[in-house]
Amino acid sequence: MKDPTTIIILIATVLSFATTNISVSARIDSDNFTSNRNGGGNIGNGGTNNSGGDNAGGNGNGNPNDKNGGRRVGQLGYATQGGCISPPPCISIQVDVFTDKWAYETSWTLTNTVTGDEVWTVENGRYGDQYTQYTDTKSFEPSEYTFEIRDAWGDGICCSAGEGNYEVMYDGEVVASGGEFGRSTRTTFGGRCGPPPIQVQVDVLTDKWPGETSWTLTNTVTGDEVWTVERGRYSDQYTQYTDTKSFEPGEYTFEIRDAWGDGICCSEGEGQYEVMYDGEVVASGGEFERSTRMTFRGSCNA
Ligand SMILES: [Ca+2]
Ligand SMILES: [Ca+2]
Repeated sequence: MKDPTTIIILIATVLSFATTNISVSARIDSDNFTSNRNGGGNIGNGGTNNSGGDNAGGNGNGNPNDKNGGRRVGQLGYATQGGCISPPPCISIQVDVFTDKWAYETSWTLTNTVTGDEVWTVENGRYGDQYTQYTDTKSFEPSEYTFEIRDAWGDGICCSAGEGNYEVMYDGEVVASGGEFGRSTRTTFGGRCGPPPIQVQVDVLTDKWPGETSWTLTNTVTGDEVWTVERGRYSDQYTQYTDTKSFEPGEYTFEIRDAWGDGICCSEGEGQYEVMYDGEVVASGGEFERSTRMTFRGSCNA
């Protein structure tokens, strides 16, 4: 018979294990993430329960527009998973399968290697037609994933009974492909720090009074000013300036200011500005008074 101390320790162990499990699944569940990715609430919730987080104990349910709440979401949700410090936007994973003669034999699983969760499963039977192209797409948080494709007969999907093949795209890039395998084959891809950074480029063509211009780029989730150009950066009249910097994908606000209050166009020359996010023009102009701002983010199809 066990003594009471042992029992208490056992109970405590079980409880702490349960707590750990709850926090992990709350943080990572992909459906939760997808439906709540703009709210930040679920992510923060998971973070609050995360016993490993340095800053645990804060109110993880913070309004994403609230500066402090937003920061905690990022720190707790990702700092413990490899140093990422902001809530990521979603990325898409696409799985293309071209079936061979025995379409029914194919199944596959996508596993988040950070959590160990199977986040997407396709069973035998999903592919019903021979020699047919199938495409499935779903949104996930940036992370590291393993794709495992299986064949029930053990002869892959190429080439003894037709030229079947599969292809997996992570955030628009082919990360796994093939067709010749036996019972199964797997590939790991993605990264634990989210997708590659995107570039923000700010072009300014100055007017007669370049010294009046300054601007800031703010991460709207954290509230942090992530890039600031003070007055004086632009010193030459009627001159084109270009600045480029890398950031994690997210939502940003660009605010350009004019110290005189007459913008950079058109009373003193035809100045203009243009902001490119990941290669796309997201803000431009020249006619404003004291300041003007624009908020933008990358596309994210659920
Ligand atoms: Ca087969
Ligand atoms: Ca001006």
